[in-house]
Amino acid sequence: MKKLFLLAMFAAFAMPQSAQADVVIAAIDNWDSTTAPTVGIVATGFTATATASTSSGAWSISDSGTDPGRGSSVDTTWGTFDGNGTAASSVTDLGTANFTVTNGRPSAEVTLVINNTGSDDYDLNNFHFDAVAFRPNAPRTYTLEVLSGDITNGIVFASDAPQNDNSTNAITHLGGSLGTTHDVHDDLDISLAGLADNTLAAGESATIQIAFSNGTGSGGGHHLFLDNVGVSGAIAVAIPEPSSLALLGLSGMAMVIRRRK
Ligand SMILES: [Ca+2]
Ligand SMILES: [Ca+2]
Ligand SMILES: [Ca+2]
Repeated sequence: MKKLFLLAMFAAFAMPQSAQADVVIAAIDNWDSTTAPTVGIVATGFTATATASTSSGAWSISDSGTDPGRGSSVDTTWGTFDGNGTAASSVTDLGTANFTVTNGRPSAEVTLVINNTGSDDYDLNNFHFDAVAFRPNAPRTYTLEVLSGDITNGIVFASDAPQNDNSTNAITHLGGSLGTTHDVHDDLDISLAGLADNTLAAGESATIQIAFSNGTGSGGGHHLFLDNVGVSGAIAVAIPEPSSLALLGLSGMAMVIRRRK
């Protein structure tokens, strides 16, 4: 019993204390530029900018159809994340309500630069977005990559190649029908928690890109619709260094041994 009690004491010391709830750190849901949309939501202590491009020309923010802003997400969530008090906009009747890759473009990307200019270290825990394709030839494979900066660089996640029957985890296409509402997007969350370094410490920056590929470049109306793009995270919880953990463990063992005598 004493040994169990001591082990519980050790676990209490070694476990991270009182993890904070995630918040929106940097996010876009109003798209005011086809090449450098303003990152309209930025947590206190951060700055952020974005750039965007496609394989041929720019993204579109001026849908001229009878349904301006079609392809915008109405669900107010970043992927599935409700924003913990910072909801995405439900506006869907403006061209700038979402970002569109129009037909004929096999690939496109949006790149965020996030700077922690505050005094707290933050863990970046998830990248979120809402996306759906109007028709199947749009660039529906998505790849999240940390291009540079002070979290682990490299590809975080890449979806499979798209199929006409939506049988893979690539972005869903609607076969040319938006249905009765705009609330038809895939809600996508990509975890950053598995990175060796997902902590954007005070003074650190990271450049994170979501890229869309495997479009065929052919066909009319094969658009990709993107909205509610954001990164979430929380103040980093101090975890004891491995050396101090080892010391705690050794002292715990010594106490057990002493009490057994
Ligand atoms: Ca929006
Ligand atoms: Ca959503
Ligand atoms: Ca870091």
